[in-house]
Amino acid sequence: MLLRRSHLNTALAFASLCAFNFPTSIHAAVPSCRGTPSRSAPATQVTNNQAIYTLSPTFVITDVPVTRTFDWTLSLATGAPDGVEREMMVVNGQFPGPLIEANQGDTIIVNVQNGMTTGAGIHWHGISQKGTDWADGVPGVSQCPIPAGSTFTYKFTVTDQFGTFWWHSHMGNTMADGLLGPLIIHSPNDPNVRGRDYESERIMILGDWMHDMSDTVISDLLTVYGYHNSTSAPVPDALLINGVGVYNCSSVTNTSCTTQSLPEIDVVPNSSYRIRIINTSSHVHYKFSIDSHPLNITAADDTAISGPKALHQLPIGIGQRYDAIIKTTVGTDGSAYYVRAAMCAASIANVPSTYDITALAVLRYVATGSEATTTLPSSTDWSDSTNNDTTCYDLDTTGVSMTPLIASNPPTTVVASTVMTSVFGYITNSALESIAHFFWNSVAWTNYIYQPMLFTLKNGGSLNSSIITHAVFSSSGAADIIVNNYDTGIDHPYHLHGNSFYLVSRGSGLLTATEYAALNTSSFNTTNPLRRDTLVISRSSYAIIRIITDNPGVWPLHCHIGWHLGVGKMAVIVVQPAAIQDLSVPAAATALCDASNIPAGDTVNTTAPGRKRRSTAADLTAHVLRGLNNAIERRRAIKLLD
Ligand SMILES: [Cu+2]
Repeated sequence: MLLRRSHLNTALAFASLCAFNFPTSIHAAVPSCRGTPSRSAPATQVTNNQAIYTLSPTFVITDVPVTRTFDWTLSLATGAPDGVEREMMVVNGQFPGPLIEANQGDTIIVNVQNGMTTGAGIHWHGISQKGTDWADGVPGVSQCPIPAGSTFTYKFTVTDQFGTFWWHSHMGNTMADGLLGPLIIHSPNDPNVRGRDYESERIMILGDWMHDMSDTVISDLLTVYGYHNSTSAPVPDALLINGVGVYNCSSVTNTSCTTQSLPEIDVVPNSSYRIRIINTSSHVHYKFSIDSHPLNITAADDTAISGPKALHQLPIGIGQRYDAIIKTTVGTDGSAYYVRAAMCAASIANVPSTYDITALAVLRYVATGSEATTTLPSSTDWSDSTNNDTTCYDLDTTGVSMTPLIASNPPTTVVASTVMTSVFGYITNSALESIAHFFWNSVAWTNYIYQPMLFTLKNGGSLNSSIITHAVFSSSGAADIIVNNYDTGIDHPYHLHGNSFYLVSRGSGLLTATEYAALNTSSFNTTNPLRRDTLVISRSSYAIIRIITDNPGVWPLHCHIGWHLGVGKMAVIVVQPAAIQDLSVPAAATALCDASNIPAGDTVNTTAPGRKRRSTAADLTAHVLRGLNNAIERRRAIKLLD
């Protein structure tokens, strides 16, 4: 892709000191320079690698498996996705991070050099990790953190899956600091065929952004005063498409700010594109649309579907992916249209009335050999767009058909079931302060990052119910998880690791075990129901998801609002504990938990993120100052009213 106009602006704004190669060979992405870790003076500037958004039309889609190796360096660096400079965590100096592209059957090796100053773990969202549970990337669940300054190698084979996935950090909510990127698995088995159903492929990464490091946000949320005087997860400072947001620099005084140009997506006229849309946010549920271009939805997460053919607005929860085919027969060379990602404000507290909820990008028609136009689009939003929903909801609840193209009926009877109820509440800390948390069945997860549950179970131990809500499915067969979103105010996206699940039922209110047992199961959808790995469950409602218990392991079930995960919103499903003891774990994975790998200041009993701490004098001072400011503002307002 040519680098020009806003691409160039973006590249300049991210002014790279290091050059990195996009992985085109099977051993790929060797960084050409490595940053010296430092919290005070990050050594590199972050780049926005435009190559990750366009999949190569010559990538060989085959069932002949190969091993693909990627070399990643995690580092702290200075970047400005929305124009405002801040410290970030990045892979190979890039935000969003590098693309992993492979075929079903391939083995993926990612050599991770942790050049940051804190521990790390990388999760491959949606990949089932059958037999490689140790590579699932969750510190405290499947591994100990990769220590600062150390290397660790993830290795897994993508056996039974293809489609659109992504990877992200699973240490605290450090994905919000920049550790995320796309993961695409092709397959000759994919019912959506390149060259027949679409000509080219694009990736669109939706996201959100804060100006503070995630550990600051979570640490503050775990005080009585919260973050910016609120114990609710924060309103994002910016909304991002393909790693770019436009922040109003006039309000920035304490750091460098450059007004960003909108990200551009070039397409040729009279063609068709498979757009792989990934919501990588920490807080924002979006509605995605492209002016005048209806979306033919062909995949939900990694499930190829026959979906709505001419959808105007696509709701997409955090962690979810959709593949949409669009035809570029609407305009001609030089035409331009807005791509819109509209934030669902209904799940976010304290959104200011002046907040611009829509992130924009430009879809620009450029005929082969033609010079691109530079003017902004004059296109308008769909006339039937609805951006002020009172709840954030999933596409399958809107009455459209979403039928998997590779049919699969779950067993109609189950060998086990569990009720998982998520709710907001408070924990009283040692200073007798009430601290906001999210709970599963009355337990907010306490993450002992140096005591991964996988290793506890592998060694024949059991999990401690007071620190993690868990269900144990010992038998093989099918099992139901009743997921209650018992939060009356907020809609949440729920993600299950290790398994795609069948969505067999949804309902409103709370469903108890007794009520579940009394349900007429003939009302369940067991005829080729939707399968996926991330589900939005609106407030005060539930879903019944059915899994096949054929993947032994300890699989997180968590809210994918990163700030909620950071304050305890995780449970785990333990599948076939006896078989977990037979799993093989590489020596290097076990060694991450050696005492020598626990950094100074931590012990084997250290919990993270956001240790439960007593609110400090600094918290109190900040709280009082904010209160004073509020009082002054209120007085001003009253005077104005007088
Ligand atoms: Cu949540």
